[in-house]
Amino acid sequence: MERTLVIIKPDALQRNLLGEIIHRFERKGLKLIALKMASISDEKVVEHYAHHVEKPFFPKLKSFMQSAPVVMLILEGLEAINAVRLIAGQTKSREADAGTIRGDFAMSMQANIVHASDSVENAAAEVARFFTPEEIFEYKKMDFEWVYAEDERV
Ligand code: FUP
Repeated sequence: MERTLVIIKPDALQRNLLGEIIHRFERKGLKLIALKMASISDEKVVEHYAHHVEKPFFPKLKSFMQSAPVVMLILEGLEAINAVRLIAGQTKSREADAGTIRGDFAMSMQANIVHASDSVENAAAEVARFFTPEEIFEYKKMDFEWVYAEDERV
């Protein structure tokens, strides 16, 4: 099973969308294995958006990500990285498909409600960046055998 990091961004917190967003991941059948609220440090924003640091929009993106706390979750599931990206929708929210989080709740490129890891390598790095091993929980979930067919339960 894969693990993926979701950051529920300051705009979602300000717009009272936390419960709605977590609800969508829960209903999908993804397993919540870590959850916390935090302010993102200068160092961690730079690390997290290292691929954008030189871009003209980076200073505004950084101050947006630090404008209020964020809520971070780790979700586990079969091919969870892709499944969560599909639920999040396209980065540019006003072009995101209806039914996705961004498609349903946002209009902006910057204020696009959630971050979701985009590859196995990035998911591992992002989980380690924001969570200690003690903050990640292993437990048996009672719906597992109903969410997955027998040959999918790996
Ligand atoms: P995503 O993988 O969907 O998070 O998208 P990117 O890594 O391309 O972008 C990361 C964040 O940078 C986006 F959530 C929003 C922000 N961004 C801008 O504000 N302006 C841009 O032109 C591109 C990205």
